[in-house]
Amino acid sequence: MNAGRKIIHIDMDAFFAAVEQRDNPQYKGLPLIVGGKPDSRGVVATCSYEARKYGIHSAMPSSQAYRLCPQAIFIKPRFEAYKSASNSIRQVFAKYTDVFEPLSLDEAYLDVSDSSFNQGSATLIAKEIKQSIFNNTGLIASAGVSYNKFLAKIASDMDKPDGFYLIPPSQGEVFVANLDVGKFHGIGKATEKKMHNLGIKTGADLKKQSLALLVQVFGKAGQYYYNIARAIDHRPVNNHRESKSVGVETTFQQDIKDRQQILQHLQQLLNKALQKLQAKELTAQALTIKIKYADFVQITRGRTLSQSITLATDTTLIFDDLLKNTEIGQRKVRLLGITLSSLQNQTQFQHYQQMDLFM
Ligand code: TTP
Ligand code: MG
Repeated sequence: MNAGRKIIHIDMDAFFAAVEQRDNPQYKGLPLIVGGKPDSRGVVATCSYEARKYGIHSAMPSSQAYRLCPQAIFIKPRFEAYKSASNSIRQVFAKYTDVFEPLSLDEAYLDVSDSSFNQGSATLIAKEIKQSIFNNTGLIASAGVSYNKFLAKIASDMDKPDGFYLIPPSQGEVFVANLDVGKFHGIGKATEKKMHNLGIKTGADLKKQSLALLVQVFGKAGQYYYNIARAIDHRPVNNHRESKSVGVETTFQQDIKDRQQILQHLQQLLNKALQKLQAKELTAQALTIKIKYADFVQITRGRTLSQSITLATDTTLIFDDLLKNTEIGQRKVRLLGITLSSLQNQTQFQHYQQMDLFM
């Protein structure tokens, strides 16, 4: 089991806005909004803490932000600068552990269970990481420390900005019991509403529900909710280096030749690979197929797409293209495989999609 894990969640404060204030000191201490201009249909990507006092937050229409604070400074995002700051932050993580999982440009989980830094004290390691991030980038991070991902993530939000918060094993369950379900990571607005309709407002309310009911109402996620109500979360921190690609393949009992049949198998394999990705909260932008003919001669064909591949992607043209210079339909095949690569974290992907709104 995962007893005694030490997980740190790091999340940068007002990330894009902080980079802008660092690079343009004249904006320091002022309400600063990074995102769409007030007269555009764009949205706020983020804003400085000075702007948050006016009720402005991420994803709010810029026009509304302007009404709340007309004197705010609005600037367009500079993704290159954020990417570069993000790289520096990841270099700091890498000094402390091999096991860290970025969730977006400004956020990551670290598993420091086996770290020998600071006699293995996760608290001291987290504080040192904050300091080291500041020394290297001039930016401020908040840190949460606990014994699983769910709690560490909540903890990093508890004391923002420049936060540090520890949830020790003895306090995990009490902590969750008192928390509003809307604050739970993985419970979005729609689920929150559903829960409220069932009278579930806090972690304690959630804990009273049976697993059967939660699964009946929320499907597969029911088990996750059941566990987190008990502060149980066994999800490992996925080492970024391990998740370069996801592959599935199948060897047929009898070799097949029919093109249509082969296309069906490819689609099934793709669906399986996508489900695997989903479980890791990842998306993919590159697709490779592997074909082993009956005589064991093997070929691969790959393609990178302009958008992430999902279950909704129309694969007809993609597969047609990939099979173009092959002997599919003419030669017997004994094995087919699909590999998805160019992986991105889903959260990061969603952020980028939102950014597109004002690009
Ligand atoms: P967050 O960590 O959610 O927000 P933040 O770092 O700006 O502020 P804090 O953590 O202190 O509350 O997101 C990180 C960056 O991702 C943020 O600076 C801008 C971008 N982002 C968007 O573009 N759209 C969004 O809806 C959100 C939430 C973030
Ligand atoms: Mg942040």
